[in-house]
Amino acid sequence: MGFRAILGPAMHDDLSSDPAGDAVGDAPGARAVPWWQTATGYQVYPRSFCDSDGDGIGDIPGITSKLDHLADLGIGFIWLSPVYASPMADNGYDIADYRAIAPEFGTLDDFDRLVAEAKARGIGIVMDLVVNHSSSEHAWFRSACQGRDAPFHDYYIWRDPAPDGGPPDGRRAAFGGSAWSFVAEVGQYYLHLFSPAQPDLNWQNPGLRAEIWDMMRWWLARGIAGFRMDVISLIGKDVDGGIDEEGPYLHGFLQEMHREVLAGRDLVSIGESWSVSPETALMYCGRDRHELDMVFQFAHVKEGWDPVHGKFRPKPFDLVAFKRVMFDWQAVMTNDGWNSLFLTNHDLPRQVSKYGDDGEYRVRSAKALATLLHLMKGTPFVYQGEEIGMTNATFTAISQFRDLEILGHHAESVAAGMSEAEFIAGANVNGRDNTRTPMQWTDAPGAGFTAGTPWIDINDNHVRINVAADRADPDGVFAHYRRLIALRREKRVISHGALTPWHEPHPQVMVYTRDLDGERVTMIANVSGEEVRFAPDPALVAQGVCLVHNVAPRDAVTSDLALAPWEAFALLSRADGTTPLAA
Ligand code: TEU
Repeated sequence: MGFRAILGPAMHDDLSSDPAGDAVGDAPGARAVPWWQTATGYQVYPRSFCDSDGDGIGDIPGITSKLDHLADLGIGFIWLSPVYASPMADNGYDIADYRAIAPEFGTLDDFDRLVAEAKARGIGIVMDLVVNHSSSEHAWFRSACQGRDAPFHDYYIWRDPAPDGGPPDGRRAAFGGSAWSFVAEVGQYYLHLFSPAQPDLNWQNPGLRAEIWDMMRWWLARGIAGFRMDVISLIGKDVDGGIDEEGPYLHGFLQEMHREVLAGRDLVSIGESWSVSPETALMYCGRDRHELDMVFQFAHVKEGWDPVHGKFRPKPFDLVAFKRVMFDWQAVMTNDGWNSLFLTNHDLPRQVSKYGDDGEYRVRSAKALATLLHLMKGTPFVYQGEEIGMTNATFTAISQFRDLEILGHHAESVAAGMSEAEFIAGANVNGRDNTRTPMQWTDAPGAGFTAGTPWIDINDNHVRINVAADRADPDGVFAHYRRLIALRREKRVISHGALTPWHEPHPQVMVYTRDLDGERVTMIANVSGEEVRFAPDPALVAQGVCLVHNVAPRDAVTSDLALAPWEAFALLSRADGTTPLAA
């Protein structure tokens, strides 16, 4: 079966219900590829996904109850943000027991049921592995604080006070304040690169590493599909020397993890890193490195931050800079390694608000952003609610925010002279809470998320923007995502074709082609709210079949295109520009 089966008259039919075996990727003789290279991931932020018991906090039975929604979307795995026992200083990114489930999220039985029910729908569960730091409530840390000879003292990173009794150096924590806190019983400071409730673990201690390998194997034995590794670049610190990102022991530890845990298992390993660069990326995920499968990096995100004042003073979106970053990373992974593709997650603003238009062109721009991202090479990640074009919530008072990063920086920024109004405006644009508001399932009070009082305000626009309404619309955002996700699963040129950027200096239009075995996909997106008259390079002119669109189907790239605001489409043609349908 060639693409005719997929792209014949029924080309807008539901590809995802097409049983595997008919797809190009499964054609006889095709090279076997790892499942996570054709799958799309979906991030669930458990606290805000679905509350089954009315306490205002999402939970694991709530997630299980929504698996059919995710199966319909066509995803291959869920990246589950942390569900472990935790005091929730950072909503679970502060783990007090690595082998227990937080009671507000459910039980281990609930977890096992989620894994089984997901598996029955062809969906794997990828756990969030937060091991750069534990919670300050972890038994290890409690012991460590009892004195320098306590059994777990050396599981953490300690330094003597400076001569004046203050912190050993001026290092700042990501969530505000010093990165060092004093423990009187010990007479020393411990390191916390995030909040004081998140003490950094001492990875140079082999006992600690052995505990972690064991814990990872314990979760794998429960049937999970892999790990997303929180701030993994930070584990390689030289604890007695400089405390660097991508420190000297990083790759040795990742290779040890691979040997001890990952090797020989059918799983996916995804390393989150804010510091990885095009120069270092392949050290994590190069084929011969035996470390991780892919990096989850933020170069395109940082591009939108003020170089001096950071995320709370956002820069206007610059498409040319965005394209440069995205295409650079595509180039790095041309023959080796693998990219994650995402515009948003639980730490980042809603993409339609940040990069698109969450007013007049909300639906169309949400589809345009999905199109330009999902047709690149890599594994796309959809953050909960993105598949219906959810927008950033706007808060008006600091009392509405819950995130420790926002609250920590609020105190510091206001003390440094920033006005309350400017800070709240910045937090609404680039803060983490506006993306963490509850999933909007219905227009009911509680948005179908909870029957109780939600832990954080629900976006008022849930009366308009919700899963029920969007899914009822054949031209909704969901239908578009479903189409893109199915195309990746079924068309090898999309999962694996070589990517070539075009028209890089154009300030409004993003264009790339994907080529494989004589097939070409051309993606053209108007990343602006204005109509754009655009003359594609003559090499792009082609007849073909429209794979996906958000305005009207097009069957050609002509030498003169009038692109509607936020119009995006992809054309499948032969590499010579002729249409595959004319065969
Ligand atoms: O985030 C990594 C991280 O460095 C964030 O603090 C990031 O810099 C910030 O959100 C951007 O302003 C991971 C998790 O994704 C995040 O939720 C956790 O808070 C953090 O690690 C600590 O575990």
